Amino acid sequence: MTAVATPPRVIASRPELLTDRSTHYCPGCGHGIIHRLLAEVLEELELAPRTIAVAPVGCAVFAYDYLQLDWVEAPHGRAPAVATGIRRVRPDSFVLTYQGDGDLAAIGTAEIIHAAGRGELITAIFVNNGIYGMTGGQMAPTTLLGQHTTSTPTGREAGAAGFPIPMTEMLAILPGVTYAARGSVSDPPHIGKTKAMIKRACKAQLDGAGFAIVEILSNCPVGWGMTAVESMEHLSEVEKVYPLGVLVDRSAPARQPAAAEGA
Ligand SMILES: Cc1ncc(C[n+]2csc(CCOP(=O)(O)OP(=O)(O)O)c2C)c(N)n1
Ligand code: SF4
Ligand SMILES: [Mg+2]
Repeated sequence: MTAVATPPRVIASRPELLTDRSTHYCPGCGHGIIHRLLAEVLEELELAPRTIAVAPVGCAVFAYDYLQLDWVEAPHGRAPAVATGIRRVRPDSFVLTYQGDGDLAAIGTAEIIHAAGRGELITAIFVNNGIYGMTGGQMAPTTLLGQHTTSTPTGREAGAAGFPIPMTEMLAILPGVTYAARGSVSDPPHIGKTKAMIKRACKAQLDGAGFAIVEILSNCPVGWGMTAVESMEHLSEVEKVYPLGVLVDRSAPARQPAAAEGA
């Protein structure tokens, strides 16, 4: 009797949307994890053929080399304005922005606030690594108090450099914002939750519900002066300053009021 070979069970594979090549990111950088999450979500929702993504200026400037989508490159900070134009002239498209914290929370503050305020039908991915990674590790608005950067070499001090700005909380109060959440890439359970947030933010656009944003706490081992492992562990400190979870979900079905007694 001949033994029947059991076909190997595939546990994980590379999403087709993710280009099969090495990236320019530093070893251990969170941008790569986030690219993979996006590829998985867009594949699962079968959105890739009609997606137009807007790339940032920052370390993710070459995102268009790694995710096989149609991309437009925006000037630094202007991704939400570029996305607004695309979404309005191509209403059948699915429009995604990808921005770092320097891009979204510093030079692009006006663009993100007004796109959110208008309730533009775009899905914004906001990668908060608390630093200007690309340009050599300067302070960003999101930098933690006490954090050493090349422009705050003795640590960020509120008197001179102000307090960290919680962008997503600020955006969440705007009525045009349908969904706002904050995830993290600190470990596999958090990465799984972040993927669910990205999916929810994509569905908000598909439902025509309004602007959706997912902030993702990410690491920058080089800018933080840490090993990749240390930087992942340090994310738990960042999570204390920027709490994780869904900040607002106005697209959730309205809760039915409890029936009045005797009614
Ligand atoms: C108009 C303009 N001002 C400044 C710069 C320089 N610059 C390039 S990337 C960057 C900051 C990027 O930081 P972030 O958005 O947090 O992305 P990261 O590299 O950390 O992923 C800056 C200031 C630029 N390219 N264009
Ligand atoms: S500088 Fe930081 S954000 Fe940029 S690729 Fe390196 S680790 Fe990633
Ligand atoms: Mg950054």
